[in-house]
Amino acid sequence: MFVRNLMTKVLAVTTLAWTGMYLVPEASAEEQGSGLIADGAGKALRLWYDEPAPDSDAGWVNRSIPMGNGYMGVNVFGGTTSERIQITENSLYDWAAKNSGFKRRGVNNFAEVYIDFGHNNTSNYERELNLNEGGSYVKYKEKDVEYSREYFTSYPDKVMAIRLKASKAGALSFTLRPTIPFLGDSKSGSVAADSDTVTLSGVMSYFNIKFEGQFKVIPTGGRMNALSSEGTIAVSDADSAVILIAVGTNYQFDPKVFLTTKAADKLADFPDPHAKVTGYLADAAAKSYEALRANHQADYTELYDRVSMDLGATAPAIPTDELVDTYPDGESSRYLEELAFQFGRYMLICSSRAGTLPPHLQGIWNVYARPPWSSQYLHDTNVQMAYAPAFSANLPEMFESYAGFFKVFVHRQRLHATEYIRKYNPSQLDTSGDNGWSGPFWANPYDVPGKTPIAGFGTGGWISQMFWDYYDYTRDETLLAETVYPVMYEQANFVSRFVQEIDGALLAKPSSSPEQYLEGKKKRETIGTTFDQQMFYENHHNTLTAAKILGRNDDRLELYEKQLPFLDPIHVGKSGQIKEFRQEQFYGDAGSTIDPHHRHTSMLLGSYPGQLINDSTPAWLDAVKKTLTLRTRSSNIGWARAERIAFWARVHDGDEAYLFYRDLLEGNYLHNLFNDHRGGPLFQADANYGATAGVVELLLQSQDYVVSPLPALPAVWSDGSYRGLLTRGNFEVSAQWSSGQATRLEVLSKVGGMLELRYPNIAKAVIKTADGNTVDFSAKGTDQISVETTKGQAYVVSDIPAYTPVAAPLNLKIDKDGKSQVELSWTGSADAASYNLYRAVGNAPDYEMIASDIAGTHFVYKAADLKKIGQMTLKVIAVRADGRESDEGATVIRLLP
Ligand code: FUC
Repeated sequence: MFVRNLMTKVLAVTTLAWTGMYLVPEASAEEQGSGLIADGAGKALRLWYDEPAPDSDAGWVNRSIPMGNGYMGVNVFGGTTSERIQITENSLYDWAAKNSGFKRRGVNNFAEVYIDFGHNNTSNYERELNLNEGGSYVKYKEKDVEYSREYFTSYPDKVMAIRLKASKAGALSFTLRPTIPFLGDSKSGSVAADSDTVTLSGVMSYFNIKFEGQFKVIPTGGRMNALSSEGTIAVSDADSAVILIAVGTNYQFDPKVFLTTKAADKLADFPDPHAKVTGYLADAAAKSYEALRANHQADYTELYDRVSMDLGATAPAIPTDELVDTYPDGESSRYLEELAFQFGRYMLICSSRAGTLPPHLQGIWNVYARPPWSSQYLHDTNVQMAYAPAFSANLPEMFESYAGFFKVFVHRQRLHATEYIRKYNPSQLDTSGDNGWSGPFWANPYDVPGKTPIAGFGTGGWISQMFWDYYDYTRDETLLAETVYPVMYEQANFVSRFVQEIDGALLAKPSSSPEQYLEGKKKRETIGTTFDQQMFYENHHNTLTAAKILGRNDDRLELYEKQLPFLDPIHVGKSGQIKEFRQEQFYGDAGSTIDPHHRHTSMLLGSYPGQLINDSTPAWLDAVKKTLTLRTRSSNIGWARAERIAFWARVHDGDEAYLFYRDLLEGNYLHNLFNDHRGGPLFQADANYGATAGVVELLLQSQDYVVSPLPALPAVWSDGSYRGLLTRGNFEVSAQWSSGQATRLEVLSKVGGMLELRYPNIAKAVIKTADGNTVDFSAKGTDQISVETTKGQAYVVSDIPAYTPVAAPLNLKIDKDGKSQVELSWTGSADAASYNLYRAVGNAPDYEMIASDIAGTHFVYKAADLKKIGQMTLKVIAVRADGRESDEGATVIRLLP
């Protein structure tokens, strides 16, 4: 990473894992002056507690420490009488013929592993999850002996490793006792111990899943005794010990899993997991503990260290449970805000690795037999939210796990697509079955059923958007050609056949807006919801862009091009809102059971994560803002709060966005920072990932291919820095700011190409390469520059002249509307030398200027077409003496009187 190369010396922040102390060497004047944006090792961040997590479901959800390597999720309790380690493997899935209700079967708790110590009189207890290391620790004293444990889950070596130590030789004794939870009607199995290994194996009956876990004990000193019948290994009087854990099932990424209809046959020919799990364990055991640890650290830190963020917080002296309980409390609030941001990245690294199943509603952590909503992959927000930070928070490879899963289940979706075209638009059916793939609602590792009216087919475009982003943030053309383009093209194929010509547009029929009811519980479906139309539009558009990049041309592409303008994605309603439903006039009036404060805000997806609504469509941005205001802050749902951070950031209101982050941390985050969906507590991982993505949107945006650092900085984050966030076009951006103003920006061009960079007064700043050479750039006004970049080169912006925003006018009102003239007045801005007036007619994305240099706060607007225009948005903006316009303005909707 270039910033590290730039640095003369790293300002080291060292965590002493065993003492919980931080050593922060003072920076010398020279170092401070070197202009480095953040320390290379990343800010020291940890979750820590002064007692174990209670041994209960409540303790699991609220206090246990989550870890994972894609192959397994692990929750560590840190007990001293008995340690409990709960293991989740995402393919161990249960189902039942009758499966209704919210708590159905789903991912099943794989193993409960106990390590019995019998230490009942402990002191100086501490446990932590160290985010910088991706490791967790327990230490305490019992009878003058200091005991310590270290845990990590390794992706490269596919195991969990635990090292146990005692400060006195021969003082370590314990019994390892893995167990299979929820044995009963659908799960059978047994645990046996032999020599140094306990093996746990069995069958989950519904999908006939064979599972196996192996637990190997490697003591130093002392004695070891396996009790075969009890499935335990007792270690006595050892100096230290290592425990290695590997798990697996006979699940495989194979289209057959989704194409075989009989549940019990889906995995029929796949090999028993015994050989695989034995191999994982043997390979790991052949390495020293130190080598395994070094492998894990290298893998983990390469990902985690790409990004750091510093809001000026110092490590609080209170444990993390108190930190959460006392939030927001001023200074340590910043620490929790930094911690939660990196925790989302940590969770993604734990739960989404290439070759393993993607994270579901609970990520890769589940203690139950009946997890909420069957721990499914829900495609009307939850899955997409899991991947929201993958791209912008610089972890794009994490998407491989979804891409691998999709590649397999799409075979079934193609059959569904044919079925739906036959049903809904038979004239467009390709009888040979080339109808693309249709957007699914829910999926699990074994099944992806067809449509439900809960969400429209826009889920497909939303999935495609993730694939597009995967390319757009990496700009890897091989990836585009092989992985991304086929997904988008085939989705466009389905859409191109599904849409019907209605009222001069090409509309989805049937169509739903996720989770909304129109008229009572039975009526969800309608025609052409904004959700579907926007997602269709985005995918058609991106497919055409991708085709151009790859030089593809064919009849279907020509069709997509013709269809694009008719996909009609945005309607501005009479309240100035982005309509959710076509039949909507004023906000929320499309049906008697519409929830105007609904957690889903799917009509705004074109603004986030989509790109359709952006800074070059200011009238639509204003409509987004209006919609968000009308949606209010009343939903207490975790992921909805996370999503609103991003929505508000995209309309450049950092302070409002911040309130949602605060609400989330205050109202939803549990003591271990798991997101509590809506009380219960009910853990759902989506908001953990989504909050991280939302925070990035406050700090960096690029939806219109203009790299915009600090586009929505909350006032409370007046000073800070970040390093290594990613933008479209694959620019890695770092920023440093003070009193709300950027003092330094650094952009690493990872693949070359034109860099458009926006920040107030940037055209008047000093722009150099990292090695101090002058950079040629062209300016677009004062706030945007273009630089033709060289791959691998870093560009540094400094000496940015301070920017003072222009206060906006307020309360624009129509005092009199006389058909051919409209009398307007507004509350003036103290900064205004004059005002400019704009209008956006109907659904127009941009404003046109209708008057400038207006002296007072009153204006009579006369225009010949006023009597014909059904609806328009009028907007007034203040202009300062130096010619700068206010960023915000006041708007009013004019309807035909
Ligand atoms: C969707 C959301 C709910 C919840 C559920 C698991 O249905 O609307 O809020 O997240 O998924």
